[in-house]
Amino acid sequence: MLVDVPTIRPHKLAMAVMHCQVLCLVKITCSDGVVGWGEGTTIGGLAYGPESPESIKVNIDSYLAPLLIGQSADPFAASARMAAHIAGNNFARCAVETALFDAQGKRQGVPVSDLLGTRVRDAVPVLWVLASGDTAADIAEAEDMIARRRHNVFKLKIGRRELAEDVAHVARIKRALGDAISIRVDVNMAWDRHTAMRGIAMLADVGCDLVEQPLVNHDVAGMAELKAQGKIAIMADESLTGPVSAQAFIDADAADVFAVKIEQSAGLIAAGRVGAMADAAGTALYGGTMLESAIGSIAAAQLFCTFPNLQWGTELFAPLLLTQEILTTPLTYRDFALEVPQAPGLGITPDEVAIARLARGAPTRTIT
Ligand code: MUC
Ligand code: MG
Repeated sequence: MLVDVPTIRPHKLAMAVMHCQVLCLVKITCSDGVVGWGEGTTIGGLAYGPESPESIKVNIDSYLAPLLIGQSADPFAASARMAAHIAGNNFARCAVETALFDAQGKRQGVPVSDLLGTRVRDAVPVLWVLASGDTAADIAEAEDMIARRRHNVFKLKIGRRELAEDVAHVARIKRALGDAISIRVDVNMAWDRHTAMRGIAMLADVGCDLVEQPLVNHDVAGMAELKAQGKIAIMADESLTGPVSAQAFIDADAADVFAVKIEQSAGLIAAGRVGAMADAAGTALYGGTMLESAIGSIAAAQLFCTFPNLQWGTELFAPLLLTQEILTTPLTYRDFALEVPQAPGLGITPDEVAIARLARGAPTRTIT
């Protein structure tokens, strides 16, 4: 089902301004009666990548469901079947695989983390993304988060404005929050190589710790050049779509950090492999998001809590960016971290009444 949820404020990224997030939620009922939930969600329709919420839904309904009905509900078997028969559509495959992991965990009485590896932490650090478009508002938002012990690391979305303006924005926020607070930026592919060379030098001077995906996703050589400069940590995000792309980055020594995203990787299994490859190569790890609701976010947390190294923490903050609660018991964010549930499956209970009310096509729903 497609579920439209307004955000608490406009969220301004290089490629889109979000006022609302569109969740594609998947509910699978297995023949033994066990139910699993998953999520395929993207940012800004088709602005971020090749899948939209609508394409995720139509491709699940038209191709993934018929491929899996009557087959084993084991998520490893189903994932391999999807990989063999479905080209691309990583987000849609992730949504289905997640639902099957939720069901399998419930069936076996274990959290999804136990199906993926060994849980090494019960909470994952979570930063907050400042993207209101207004520097003073961002500073006030960050100060409030720090005071409430919700977040003490911030990622700034840049790349929409002129370089000098963007750097001045970062500098003002860094100065206001002080040395103890880590500030990173995400350019979402908005720069060419020349702008990136200049921009990274300027950001280093104002105390920024990391630059995420400054260049277009296929420019591996460009990312390698930026990393070789050694000025600020370089993180790959849009470039990483699973193990094959991760190998290209490792071979080219093109990133200091991998942002692992379960949807971009085509599911929890493949995302876990990207994490293992990064570890083996000495590349640091960060848990990324597609701004999924609580369902997709907790699925990612179930994986990230098994990563032996998670040097840059995670950004699983998006449930807090949404105005509507879709669980019967909300997730617990405390002391700058998100708790990873211990209950079987994903360890959460979707509020089906709330979801039905928000779902696209529900008779009383109006979006302003
Ligand atoms: C991205 O590119 O990292 C993550 C946080 C956020 O605000 O947007 C996403 C996507
Ligand atoms: Mg990013």
